[in-house]
Amino acid sequence: MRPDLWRSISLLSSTGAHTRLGRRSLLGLGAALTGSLALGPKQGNAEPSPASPPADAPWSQSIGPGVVDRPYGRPADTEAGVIRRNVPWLTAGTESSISFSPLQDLHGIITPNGLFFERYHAGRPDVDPEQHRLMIHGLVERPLLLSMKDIVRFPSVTRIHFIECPANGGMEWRAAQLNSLQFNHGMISCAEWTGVRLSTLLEEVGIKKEAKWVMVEGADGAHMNRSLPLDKCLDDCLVVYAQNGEALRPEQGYPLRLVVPGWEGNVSIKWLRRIKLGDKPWHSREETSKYTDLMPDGTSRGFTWLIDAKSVITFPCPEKPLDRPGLYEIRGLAWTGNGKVKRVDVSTDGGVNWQSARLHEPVLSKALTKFTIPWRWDGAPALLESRVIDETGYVQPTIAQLRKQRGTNSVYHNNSIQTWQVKGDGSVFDVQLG
Ligand SMILES: Nc1nc2c(c(=O)[nH]1)N[C@H]1C(S)=C(S)[C@@H](COP(=O)(O)O)O[C@H]1N2
Ligand SMILES: [Mo]
Repeated sequence: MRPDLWRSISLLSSTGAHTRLGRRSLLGLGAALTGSLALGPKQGNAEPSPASPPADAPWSQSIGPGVVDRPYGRPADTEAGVIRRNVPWLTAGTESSISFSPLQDLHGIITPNGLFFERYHAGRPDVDPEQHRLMIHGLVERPLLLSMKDIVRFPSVTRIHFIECPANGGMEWRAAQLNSLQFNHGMISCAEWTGVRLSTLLEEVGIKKEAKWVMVEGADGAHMNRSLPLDKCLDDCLVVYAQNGEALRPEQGYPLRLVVPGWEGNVSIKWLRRIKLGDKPWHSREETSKYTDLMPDGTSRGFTWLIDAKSVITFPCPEKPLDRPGLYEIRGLAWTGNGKVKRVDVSTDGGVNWQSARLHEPVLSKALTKFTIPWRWDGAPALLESRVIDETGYVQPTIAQLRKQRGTNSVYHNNSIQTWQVKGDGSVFDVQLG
């Protein structure tokens, strides 16, 4: 060890840690005898005041657990309510279901890995990365079978993108029914993904001239598969093995998933095991029976990949009401599958008057963007809304506008403006106007 380092460590132990250790055992003894702590600045039930020095709480009078007490870290015990939740009546079981991200408790544009929403069609498989292979075949010059080691060798990229299930908000096509931010909007999450461009892998196998479509398939029991146009695959699709700087979570497709930026989450195949090139789409279950929208005239829209611009106020919300009148900051998230968010407007009177919110950097393409606006609440009832405009000029619609085009038989792609009703007591409710 370097002598200067050694000196500072021994100095620390003789002047700092040892003395504090002594004080702790003394305090422990005192507490055991009297049931209260008598040492240090003023103790007792008096409310702390900014005029006097802070009283020492128990955690300031002892030494805590040391390093590697938690070799893999976790949030504070008092944050135990910040969790993914499901709606039990929504699906027959949890293996083909969804859990929602607690947007009401998140502060930035990155979803912590343990809180990323989950969507399974056949539960979460336990994939052995040693045995996992990615097959690339079909209309290619040189079919390939790649191990995880092979894939990690390729030149890599890191990008921040959201994934949103197009069923997000799908329970509210006919009426407001879930009084919750988490359950109405929590099928979206955003992470920093690291992996290989799909175009890099496709160049490696050599694309035949006739190839126009790409089938992607998962290794879960559902063998979920979707067809993607070759152009999108060459444009910005990623085959990723890392999420927010560590290996993908099993929930998100460990050891390998596809990320299709800006398109409905369903096409971002998890536990990715096969990529096949062809000259037409496959018309799989997930693009015929599911992930299509029944229109008012009885026809179905299919291949509706794009996530149109959407935004939501995350504070206040039903889970986070206001406690008393005064200065607040209205906070929210906005996103678009069509590039970047250009502007977010906020209304406190149900869409009569609008003011532009501040967009927080970074404003990234096909990623969540955070917006805020100061608001002095006078205690009167209010109707809070946010409306995003993306860089293509597209304006987020109201639910009434969306119903005019699409009717009420859809499940997917409800990107309408969310209205939160604030009552005089500060409580907040999910409502629909018009
Ligand atoms: N193999 C496989 N991939 C899948 C799914 C699945 O069930 N199996 N669910 C899809 C759906 S519908 C969505 S919305 C996203 C959700 O990604 P997440 O669970 O990482 O949030 O994964 C997609 N990829
Ligand atoms: Mo989905």
